[in-house]
Amino acid sequence: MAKTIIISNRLPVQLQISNGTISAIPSVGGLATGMKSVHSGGDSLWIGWSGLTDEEIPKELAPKIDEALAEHGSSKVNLSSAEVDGFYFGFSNRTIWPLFHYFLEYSEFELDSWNIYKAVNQKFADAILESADDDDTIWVHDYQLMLVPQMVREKRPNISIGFFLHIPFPSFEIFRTLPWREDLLQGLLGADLIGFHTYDYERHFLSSVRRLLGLEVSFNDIYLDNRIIKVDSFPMGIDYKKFSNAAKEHQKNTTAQQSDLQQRLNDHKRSTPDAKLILSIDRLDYSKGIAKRLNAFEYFLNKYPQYKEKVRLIILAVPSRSNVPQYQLLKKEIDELVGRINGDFSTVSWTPIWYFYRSVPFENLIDLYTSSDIAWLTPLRDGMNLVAKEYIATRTDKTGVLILSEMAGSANEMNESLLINPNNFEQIADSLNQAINMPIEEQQERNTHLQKRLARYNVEQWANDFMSSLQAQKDRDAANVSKRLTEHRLNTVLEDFSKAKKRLLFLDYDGTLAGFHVDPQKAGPDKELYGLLDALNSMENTDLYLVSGRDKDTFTKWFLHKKYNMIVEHGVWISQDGEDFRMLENVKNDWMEKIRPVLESFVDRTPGSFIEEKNYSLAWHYRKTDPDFGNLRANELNTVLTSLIANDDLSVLNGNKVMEIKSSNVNKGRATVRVMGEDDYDFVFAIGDDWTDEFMFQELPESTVTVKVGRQKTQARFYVNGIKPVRDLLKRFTD
Ligand code: GDG
Repeated sequence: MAKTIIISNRLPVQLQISNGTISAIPSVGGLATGMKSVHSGGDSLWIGWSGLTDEEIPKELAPKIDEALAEHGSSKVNLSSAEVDGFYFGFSNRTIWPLFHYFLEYSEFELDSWNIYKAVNQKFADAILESADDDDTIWVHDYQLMLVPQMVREKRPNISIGFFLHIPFPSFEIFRTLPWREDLLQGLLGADLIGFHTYDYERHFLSSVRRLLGLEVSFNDIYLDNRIIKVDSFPMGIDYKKFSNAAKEHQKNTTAQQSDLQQRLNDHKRSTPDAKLILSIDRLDYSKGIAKRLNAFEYFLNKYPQYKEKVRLIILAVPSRSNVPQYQLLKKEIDELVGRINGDFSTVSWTPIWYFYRSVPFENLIDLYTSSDIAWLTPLRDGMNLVAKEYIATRTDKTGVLILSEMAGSANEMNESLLINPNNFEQIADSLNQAINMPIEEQQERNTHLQKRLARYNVEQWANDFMSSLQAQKDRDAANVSKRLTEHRLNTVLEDFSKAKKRLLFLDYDGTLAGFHVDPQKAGPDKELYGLLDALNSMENTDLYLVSGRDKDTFTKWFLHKKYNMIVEHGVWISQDGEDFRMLENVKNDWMEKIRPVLESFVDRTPGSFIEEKNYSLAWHYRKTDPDFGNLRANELNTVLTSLIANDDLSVLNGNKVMEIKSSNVNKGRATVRVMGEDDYDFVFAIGDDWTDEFMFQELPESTVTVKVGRQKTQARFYVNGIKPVRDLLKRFTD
C-alpha cells in the first residue's frame, strides 16, 4: 500500500531518558497537530532527528529508542554533535535563517557548514530512500532540508515529492548574495510541488528561479527539462478547535482549579480594573523584533503619558538557539532594555513590563491569551506567525485587539487586526492608543470575521490542501505521460516508418535539433548533428526538410552544401536538393519601414534585446534581457503592434523569447502542407518545440506523427523531453 513519508528536522515526538528507560512523548506543536490527518494509521512514516545527538544516546538504549519511535510512526536520522553544529546551528541558523529574514548582516557564509549541511541533507535523503517505494508520497518540511527533494529525485525519478517552506523566501536581491544560491534552488526543484505561506514568498522564489537558473516559468509552473514543477501558496492555519475549546474550558475553572499564573493575573486585574494587559509572545529571535518593540513601548509611554500605571506589557520570550552567538547578544540586549525601561518608569505600585524568559505549559499560554486585552506582535519578518492566530482563537467573547506587524505572513489573512509597520514608532504608539480605546462592539465585529476565517482554514485544512494539490500534480503528470513517446509507442512509429514506401520528415531546428544560445548565430550545427542529418538525408525514399523561422542566409551558410531540403523564415523560402532558395510564398516586405522604428525604440529601452532582420520578417529577441523586464516589454510590444498592424496582413508570432512580425499567410503549417502535396507520402513526421511549430501540428493531416519537444501544452500527438532524446529518436530511423 502506498504510504506518505513526512520529513522534518525534528520528529513530532520528544524523547525522554530516565533511569535507563526511554519514553517518546508526542509533541503538541502546530505542525505535529496539522499533520494528524496525514500522519495517521500504519500508512505513514515521519523521518527526522530525535533531538539527541549520537553522543547523548547510550549505546544499549539505541534499539529501544527505535522501538519507541516506531510506535509513533517515526524513524530517526542519527546525527553527531558535530553534524548538529554544522548543519543546524551552522548553515541552517547562521546562514539561511538570517538571510531569509532579511538580516543580511548576520548571515555567515562558511564553506565548512555548507558542506555539513549538504552531507546531513544527504543523510535525510538516504533515510527516505531506504523506506520509500515508487508510489509513495514524500512531504519535506522547511529550510533545514532544502536539498533533500533533488537528492531523492535523483534516485527515484518518478516518486511524488512536495516541499513546504515555513519561513519567508526573500526577494531575489537578498537571495542572490548566497554563494550556494543555485544549489539551493536546484535542491528544491527536485519536488513536484513547492509550497509557501504567502504569494509574496512564492513570487520571490519564482523570480530567483527565472533569474538565476534561466528556467521558463508560466504562471506558477516551472518548466525543467522533462518535468513541470508547481509552486503555490498555502497559508498555514492553527488547530482552531484546540485553542477555542481550551479557552472555553478555561472559563469554567473555579478559583481552585485555576493555575497560579491565572490567579496572579486575576489579582492584578482586581487591583487595577481599568488597566490594560498587553501581551507579546515569541521565541527569543531577532526576527521577532522584541528589542524594537520594547523601544516602541517606551516611545508610547512618553507620547501618551496618561497610560502610565494604566497598561502593563507582558513579554514571554521563549528560549531558542541559545548556542548561536547572535541569540546570546540579543538576550543580553533585551534583559538590559527591560531593566532600563522598568527602572525609568516604575512606580511603587506599577512595573510597566513583566518579562518572562522561559517556555510555559500550554495551560499558561491559554491563561495569557484569555487574560490579555491586547496582543501586540511586531516581528520584523515572520514566515506566518501562529501566535496571532492562536490569540484570536481563544477570544471566546470575541473581545480583544490584535496589533500585528505587516511583515508577518499572517497579516495577509488578518486584515481586520490593526496592522503596523514595526519600524514606525509613531504608528505603533497610535495603534496602542486606538486598541486601548477601541469600543467592544468594534472589537467583536473585527474578531468575528477573523475567527470565521481561522476556524475554516485550520491547520488540518492546510495539510489536506497541500496533499491534494500534490496529488493533482501527480495526476497531471500521469495525463501528460499519456503523450510521452514511450519505447512501446516509438516501436509502432518505427514499424510504420520502415513499412512506408515514401517518407517525409519535417524537423524544426532551434530548440529541437540544437540548443538555444544567447547569440543565435552561435547556435550552429555540431559534427554529431551533421552526421545524423546526413544519415537521414541519404536514406532511400525519405525526404528530409529542415523547417525553421531562421533567415535564409544563415541556413545557406550552414546547410546548403549538404543539400538538405530547407524551409526558412516560417515558410517564405524553400530550397530543395541543394538548389538556391526560391520563394514559396509571394509576400511583401514594404511594411518593415513602419515597424522597424517601433522595434528600435524597444531595443533602446530594453537593454540586452536586439532586432534580427530577415528578408520578409522582423524579429525582436529578448533572451538576454532581465527575464521579468523582458516579459513586461514583450507584453507592451504586443499591445503596440496589435493596434499598429490591425489593417495590414501581418501577424505577430510569440516564440521562445522572441517576437516575430511577418506576413499572416506565412507559417510552418501552410508551408509543410504544400510540400506534402508534391508527392505521395505514406509516412509523415513533424517535430518541433515552440509555438510556431504548432502550426505544423495543427495543419498537417491527422495521420502525421507529430512530436513536441518539452512539456508545454501542444496539439502534437507525442512529446519527448529535450534535444538529446530528439537526436536519439532520429537516430533510430537510420538504424
Ligand atoms: C516558524 C516560523 C511560522 C510559543 N511559546 C510557547 C508556546 N509557543 C507556541 C505558540 C505557537 C508556536 O509556539 C510559535 O509559532 P510561530 O508561528 O509564532 O513562530 P516560529 O516558532 O518562529 O515558527 C513562523 C511557523 O514556523 C509555522 O510555519 O508561522 O513564521 O518562524 O504555536 O503557541 N507553546 C507553549 N509554551 C510556550 O511558552 N506551550
